[in-house]
Amino acid sequence: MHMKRWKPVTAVAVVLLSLTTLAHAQVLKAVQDRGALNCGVSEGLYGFSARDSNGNWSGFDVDLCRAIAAAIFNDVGKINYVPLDANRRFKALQSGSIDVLSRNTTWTMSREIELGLTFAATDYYDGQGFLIPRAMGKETALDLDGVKICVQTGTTTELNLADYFGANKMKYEVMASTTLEGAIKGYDSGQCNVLTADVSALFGIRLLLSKPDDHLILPDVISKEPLGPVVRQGDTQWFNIVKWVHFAMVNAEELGVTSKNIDEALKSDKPDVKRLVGTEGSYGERMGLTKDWAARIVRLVGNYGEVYERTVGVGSPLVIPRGINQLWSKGGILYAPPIR
Ligand SMILES: N[C@@H](CCC(=O)N[C@@H](CS)C(=O)NCC(=O)O)C(=O)O
Repeated sequence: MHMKRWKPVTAVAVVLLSLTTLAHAQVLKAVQDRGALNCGVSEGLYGFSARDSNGNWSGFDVDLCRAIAAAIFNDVGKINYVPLDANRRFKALQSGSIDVLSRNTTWTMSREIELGLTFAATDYYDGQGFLIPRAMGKETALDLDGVKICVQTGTTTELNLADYFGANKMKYEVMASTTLEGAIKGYDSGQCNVLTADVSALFGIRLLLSKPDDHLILPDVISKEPLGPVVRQGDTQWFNIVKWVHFAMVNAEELGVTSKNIDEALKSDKPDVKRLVGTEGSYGERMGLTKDWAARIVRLVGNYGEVYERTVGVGSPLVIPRGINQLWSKGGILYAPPIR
């Protein structure tokens, strides 16, 4: 029988393509070989990533790490949390010491085109705000002319602050700190009279002050801060895993699949639900995971709404309203592409 022989140039192309695919699909394998996900989180941001006295991490950003670990290992304990301040976060990701950064990080153009990184999704739509002592008697950010403001360095917050005060021709003095702890201490001890950060962060920070009720968050939101998980460029498989872990949680909420009814969902005959929980199709396997990847996430961590309410919403001390972080079908802007 005459065998079709590959021309040398085709063979080289095939080998190169396979090598490239391998080189581009290293993170999942590295995580599986290591037996744990290295997840970069903040050093401690109440509601998002905070450690209790027993060393257990919890929060909205931590739950994304847990969801990824659930999808890969069916075990939310297989995570090494790497606390990172604003200045160190991107270097940690670039150097490979973390697999994913899940740390109230704003998606901006320069962070993608200059740092070799890519945002997998926006999992929290935020904006920048101001925390002030009630006694100051100010009602809007436009009344803040001449104030002294505490801010953390290495953040978009620092940059927006300059834009906003510049555009409104207002004077201000900055007390910049490399850590959040430093910024909070500066504010709580009166070294500055305003603290600026993402509004979600301000909700958590206020609870840590000596007298939370004496402080208010001004209604003005001066920027867009789409926060989400970040990965290195070049590994599409890993990028897809992180992105679809988030989308699976949003789709689960939209379909009414929760950690409480996941067993019923596994018996559902609704096509959308079947594709989500893996009783139809092989979406998980195609990403290098298992059929039940999303069912694992919902069972062990919850859908998006469950995570939101437990960590920062009405089930938490922060009580942040869902606002635009509500499903598109309920008036918000969360819209996940379908699993199909
Ligand atoms: N979303 C902004 C700000 C993020 C940020 O680092 N905010 C500070 C102030 S709330 C923070 O989370 N600090 C915690 C830490 O450094 O661990 C960004 O990506 O630049």
